[in-house]
Amino acid sequence: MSYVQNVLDHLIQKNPSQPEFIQAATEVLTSLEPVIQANPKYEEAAILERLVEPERQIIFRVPWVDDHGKVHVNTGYRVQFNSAIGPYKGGLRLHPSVTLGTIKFLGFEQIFKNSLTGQPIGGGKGGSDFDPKGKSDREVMAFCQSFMTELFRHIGATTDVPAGDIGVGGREIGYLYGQYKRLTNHFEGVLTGKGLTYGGSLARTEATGYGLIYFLDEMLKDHGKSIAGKTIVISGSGNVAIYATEKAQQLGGKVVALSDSTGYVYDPDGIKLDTVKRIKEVERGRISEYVKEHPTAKYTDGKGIWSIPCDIALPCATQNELDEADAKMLVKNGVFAVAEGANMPSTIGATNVFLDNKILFGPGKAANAGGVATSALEMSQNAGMTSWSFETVDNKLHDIMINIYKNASAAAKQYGYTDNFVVGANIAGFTKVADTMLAQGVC
Ligand code: NDP
Ligand code: 2IT
Repeated sequence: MSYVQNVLDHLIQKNPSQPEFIQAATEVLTSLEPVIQANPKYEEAAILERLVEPERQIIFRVPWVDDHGKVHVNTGYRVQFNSAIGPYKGGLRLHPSVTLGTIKFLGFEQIFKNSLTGQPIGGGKGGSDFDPKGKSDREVMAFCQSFMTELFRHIGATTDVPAGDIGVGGREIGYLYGQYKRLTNHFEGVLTGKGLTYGGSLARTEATGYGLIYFLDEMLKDHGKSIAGKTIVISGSGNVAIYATEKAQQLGGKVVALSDSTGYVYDPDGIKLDTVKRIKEVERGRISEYVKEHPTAKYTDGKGIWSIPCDIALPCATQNELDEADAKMLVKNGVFAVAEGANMPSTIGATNVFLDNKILFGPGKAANAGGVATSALEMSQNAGMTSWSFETVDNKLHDIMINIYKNASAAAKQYGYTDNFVVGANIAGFTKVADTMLAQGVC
């Protein structure tokens, strides 16, 4: 049995209740076979065993009081996965589905993603099973303050720097930052995605969505194609989906559908983003409300967004939202490119359908790395006590995404997997971290 298979078998035995983590580890480790076989030094130093074991996992109680005086208790997590190349870095997710296995899958992905950005950031992730939907601002603040009352002792500007993810945006980062400052008496860049008046970076809000489209654009250009005039379906209608739509439209793409966890809207004339921004960013409402204002659009309950024929599909909602049957339907309907704005939105079966059919496929850890890359730019600005213009940050983000594409593409080619950016991204992300771990000795 191969070294990779051995490590995976052991991992499955050890973590039977963490299917998402096993899925992420299986996808990464199996694609590393060629580099592991060519470099016995990794097995000799037990690099894979060390990579799949988080450096530290923190699990804590988060009690808070709702607007009616009732006490609630949630579970908080921070998984500090790997600090070989920099302080732990990765978002916080607030969603009722969050478990330790969810946070471990996200933290594991983050190690390779952060490496790909070329920035000095290690991998981590955190969150809670708290559901922000339907809560008042005061209730969200109460939760965030309680969450930070434990988390603060484990993080710091050079230790571990959390940010947003599903359910965590500017509002939550503000409450978390206020409580950190109050507890530590330190005004420092301990979180990214901060407001512009207290150390946030211009273009961080847009960065994941814009970065996704910069990656897509580069992947298409490299194959003689372009975004202009193409029909695009994007799932989700949160931070990533909104700014992917904005940049795709700027480059002449026609985005015809968006979704949320309740259903999807199809607007054959092209999505009117101002309406979506108002519903989602201001009113925190449902995507179904879109059709009230645009009666030629159609709203459908449920998950069927991938049945809409398109040239380009961009899953930007959540993990495993696109399965093998969805992938087959997209291929049958003529999709030629797929890029993942979300983390692990395609199942392994779906990914294989795309690869087998020679669809240009940008995996999440490469395609959605623009958010965390810009977080690292925010950390740079904080450390230098300075702030850069929107254009400066956006240009750096653009260059980073082009480099990620080029590095993933070159690594794939080097090992005989031309145009397989899953293998390419995993190998390129892994090599830097693994070689650094070798250099730093057994730790
Ligand atoms: P938001 O909370 O802003 O939006 C999430 C969107 O996805 C909403 O439309 C939400 O619908 C939908 N969604 C969430 N969970 C589910 C679910 N279980 N089933 C169906 N739909 C769901 O999050 P982001 O836009 O920030 O994150 C989206 C994805 O992008 C995640 O996978 C995240 O990990 C990834 N990502 C985010 C980055 C960032 O910088 N924000 C960076 C890199 C990756 P509803 O409102 O109904 O719940
Ligand atoms: O999945 C991700 O890369 C994020 N949610 C962003 C993390 C960050 O630290 O900006």
